[in-house]
Amino acid sequence: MEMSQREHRIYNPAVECISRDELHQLQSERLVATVKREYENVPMYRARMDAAGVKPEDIRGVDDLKYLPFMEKTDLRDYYPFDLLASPKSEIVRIQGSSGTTGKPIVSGYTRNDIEIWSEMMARTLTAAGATKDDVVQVTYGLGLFTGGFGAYQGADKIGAMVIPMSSGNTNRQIMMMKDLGTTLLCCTPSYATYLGETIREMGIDPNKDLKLKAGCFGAEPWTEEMRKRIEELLGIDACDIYGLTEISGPGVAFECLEKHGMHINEDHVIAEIINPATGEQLPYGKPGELVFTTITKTGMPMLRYRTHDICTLTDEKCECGRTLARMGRITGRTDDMLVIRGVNVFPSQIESVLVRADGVAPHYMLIVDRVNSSDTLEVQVEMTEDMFGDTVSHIENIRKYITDQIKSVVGIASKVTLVAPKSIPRSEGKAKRVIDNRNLH
Ligand code: DLL
Repeated sequence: MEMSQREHRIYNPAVECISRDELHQLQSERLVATVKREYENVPMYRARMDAAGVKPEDIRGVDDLKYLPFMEKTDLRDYYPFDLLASPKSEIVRIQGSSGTTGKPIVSGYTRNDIEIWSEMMARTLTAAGATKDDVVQVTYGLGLFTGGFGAYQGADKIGAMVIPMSSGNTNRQIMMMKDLGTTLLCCTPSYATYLGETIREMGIDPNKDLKLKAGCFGAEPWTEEMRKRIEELLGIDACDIYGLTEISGPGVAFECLEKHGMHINEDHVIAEIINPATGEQLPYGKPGELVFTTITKTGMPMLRYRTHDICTLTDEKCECGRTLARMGRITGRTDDMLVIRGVNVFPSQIESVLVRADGVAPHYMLIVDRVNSSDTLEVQVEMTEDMFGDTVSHIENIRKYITDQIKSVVGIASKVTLVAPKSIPRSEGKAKRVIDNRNLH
């Protein structure tokens, strides 16, 4: 079937198909209110605006956004856990989080209204992939502090679909439930979708005959058009990309419709900008740069000009689906060293912090990331000290085990730690190369 002949379902057409002029007006009004709220309630941001010589009255609409100072992930760490709240703590009904750079998670607080907004963003997301109340939605993103599971659950619940809150892991059980309950829509990371697809095929299950799957909303990590094709073939479905981050609600900030031509941004709730990461200057649609978000309806922890460090392009070209919401292209890279491994944000500095505290190893290390059987793997190679090198095998094994456990507890994912001989990791003359990413995602 020709893509453009598809039936496009739209959850909230009044907003998703709004005229660009009306949207601009709506965004401007909401931005003015958010800036005022942030200035009055968040001392850190007030100080930052004062330092930049900007008063809330100077921000009269979207075109004045460029005068506001940026926010960064480090702000969430420095003002952890509650100092960025713009509402009283008693109004906060939920905390979600993701791994941070120090072992402490980055946390975000939601008011009841924030949860409502996020649920609507996810309802739009699932509807764009074809979901209705007749669907059976299997949530295979982790249900916990991570926003993936709860986001998908809330969106499916809002539509009135039947939700199976599986959370991640236990592939055989996932497949059994998928078969027995007749799952039609799958929500998980693209790498896990591939793994599920491969396992299903290995088990001799023919998705087109034995399963009822028709679509999936896959995100939380970078993926490619090749991976999309593979997932679609393996599972016999439409695979849609979805984007989001903990700091800005979670999944559903942007979502693909069945045209599969970039992700529509929920622009009545967030304003997206693309900037030159080196200068901070705004770039026009079509130019690649760093994605920056401003939330304009969140009251718990609003974010003004939050630098995502994700690189992509934006377009406001008309989409065949009828939505007028601008679209973002695939994330093609990051401006910092954050890796996304099995959907978890990992900074090499987190691993370094473990290694410098461990006995018997030198802080010379290399992280090797790969994808084996559709699942990301992380190997940490670290040099032993000369003393350690001559030590007993059992002592060396104890140290290796200790480092492995520490990495698991700080970063949140399992890794393979390999202790290598002194001076065997190549030294570099310039900026140290600490990561070899063999996943070939770009
Ligand atoms: O990963 C939220 C999410 C859950 C999105 C489920 C989609 C589906 P965090 O753990 O805070 O939140 O990680 C956010 O993950 O800045 C990107 O670098 C990366 N990321 C998220 N979605 C995509 C995607 C969730 N579709 C960080 N493509 C972001 C590429 C993605 N990267």
